[in-house]
Amino acid sequence: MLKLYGFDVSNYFNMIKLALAHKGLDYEVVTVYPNQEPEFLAKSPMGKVPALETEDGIIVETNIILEYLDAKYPDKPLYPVDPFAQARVKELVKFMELYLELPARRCHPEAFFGGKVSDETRKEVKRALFRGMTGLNRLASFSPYVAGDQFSAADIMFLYSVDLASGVAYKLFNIDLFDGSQGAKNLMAILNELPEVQKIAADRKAANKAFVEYVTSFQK
Ligand SMILES: N[C@@H](CCC(=O)N[C@@H](CS)C(=O)NCC(=O)O)C(=O)O
Repeated sequence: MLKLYGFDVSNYFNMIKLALAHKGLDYEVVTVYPNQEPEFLAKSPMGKVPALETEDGIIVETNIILEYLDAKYPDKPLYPVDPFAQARVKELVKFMELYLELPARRCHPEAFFGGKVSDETRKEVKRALFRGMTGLNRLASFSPYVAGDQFSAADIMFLYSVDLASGVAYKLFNIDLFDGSQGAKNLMAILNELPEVQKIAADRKAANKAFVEYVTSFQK
């Protein structure tokens, strides 16, 4: 059986959970926080989560896991078969990770864990998020899904990545990242209504206290 390593508060982990739920695949969760212990590094070379253990070996990097799952279990696809349409979905996934997820992540310590980031970082991230969202609005279709009328991997990245980026923008800069993008707002509402997304959100809520305690134990 597939084994998914990670923890329920991780947005990347939840992307894989949603893909597995969408496809109706059984899997076992091995709850683990990112760490640098040799045993875990043997599974995940950077000590990050998620990692997916398959019958053939372990795979890391969320977008690659999503692509693997889709190739191995093609029912309920996450990527179109047509090469150009498929490239468009991959482009959107990469775009959101590079230009929204990663800049926002630099401010997670202040937005979510009671830490502080430098004024320089705040300035850079604010500009990056604005540019990233403006770019996404140019690239995405939001009709109603990110890449068109079919749910895809781009919606999974959007749900768990752009949502966090918008949390950072709101908490640190008092900006509504979705301002002027009714399509993005509508899609976030549609995705949050899905029963599998609600289940993942409930798991996340239940796991949050333990995770915050774990993170703050490093800040003392
Ligand atoms: N590029 C990785 C990023 C995964 C990632 O950053 N996961 C976070 C948890 S949400 C993590 O493990 N952070 C620990 C670290 O960066 O050392 C992927 O796509 O899976």
